[in-house]
Amino acid sequence: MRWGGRLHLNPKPIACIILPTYNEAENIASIIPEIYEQAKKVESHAIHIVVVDDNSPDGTRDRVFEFQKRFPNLHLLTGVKKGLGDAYKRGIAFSLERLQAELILQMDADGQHDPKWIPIFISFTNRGIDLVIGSRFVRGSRTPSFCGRRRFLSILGNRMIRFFSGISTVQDCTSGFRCMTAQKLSACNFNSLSARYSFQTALLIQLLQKDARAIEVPIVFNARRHGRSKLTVRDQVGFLLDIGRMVIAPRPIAAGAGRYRETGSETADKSGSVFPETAGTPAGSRSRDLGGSRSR
Ligand SMILES: Nc1nc2c(ncn2[C@@H]2O[C@H](COP(=O)(O)OP(=O)(O)OP(=O)(O)O)[C@@H](O)[C@H]2O)c(=O)[nH]1
Ligand SMILES: [Mg+2]
Repeated sequence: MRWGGRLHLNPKPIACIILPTYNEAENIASIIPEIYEQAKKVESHAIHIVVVDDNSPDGTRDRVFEFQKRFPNLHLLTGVKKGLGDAYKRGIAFSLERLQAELILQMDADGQHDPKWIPIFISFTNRGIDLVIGSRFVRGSRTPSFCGRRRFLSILGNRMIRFFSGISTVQDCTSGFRCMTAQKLSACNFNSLSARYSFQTALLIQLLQKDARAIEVPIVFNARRHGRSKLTVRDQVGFLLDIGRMVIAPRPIAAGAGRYRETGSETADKSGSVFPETAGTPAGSRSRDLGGSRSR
């Protein structure tokens, strides 16, 4: 592994966006400037980006080197490809230990996650939320890029996770678009987390076990802009095996899925879910509060 980039002293706390990349040269050409454009709307934090590139043969890292001349808060970690979870572990370790980040955001580099949500996610953490999940499966979300099979697999996978792990309140347990506080992340045991795709789910379970106050915000999960998905059939089988391990392993004690209650501005939908209104949230979008008890 190699540390890249420069660290600048900044009086503002740091919010670090981790972008795992494998052959995303074309995508990061647009996503990095778009993130820094959104960063201008964030007053509370200095935005840093940490690209974790696993020696992509398409020259992704050369694009990052070029951008580093323009953006001083852009960092690059390179390493051997061992899976998405492993890349995230390295990115989070760097952000927490080296940058002393206060917030960590996870985001795909392929354009499926719209950077316009970054200021909104951060605004939620400024109001006491520990974990903001960009969700594909709550009211108001859309997944236009999903074919029937992918949608079916995602919904089935999420149902299995909810059933076996007891996270009954979270609809999108596999989302790769999140914002988390360093405080809650530091309490997690990363050694026990998978190096593969199930890392996202395993981390979510740990955060909720640490009583993270969480909300799901409905997003539109776009089609990837360029290139191919890295999610292979092997990854999907591995993911199911990891869920199977959760069944065999001792079940987590009923982890509180957040106890956040927005005061003064709550509305409830027909199903009784609470949607705190958010200043700066795009028209028509609402967040789903995960407060309340968790069943097992
Ligand atoms: N560093 C690193 N990045 C990876 C690895 N696998 C995937 N990624 C990146 O992780 C992000 C998510 O991967 P995708 O292939 O888009 O997977 P996905 O979004 O879950 O699935 P799709 O909806 O099919 O695109 C992308 O930015 C990938 O380039 C890996 O092993 N190492
Ligand atoms: Mg993707």
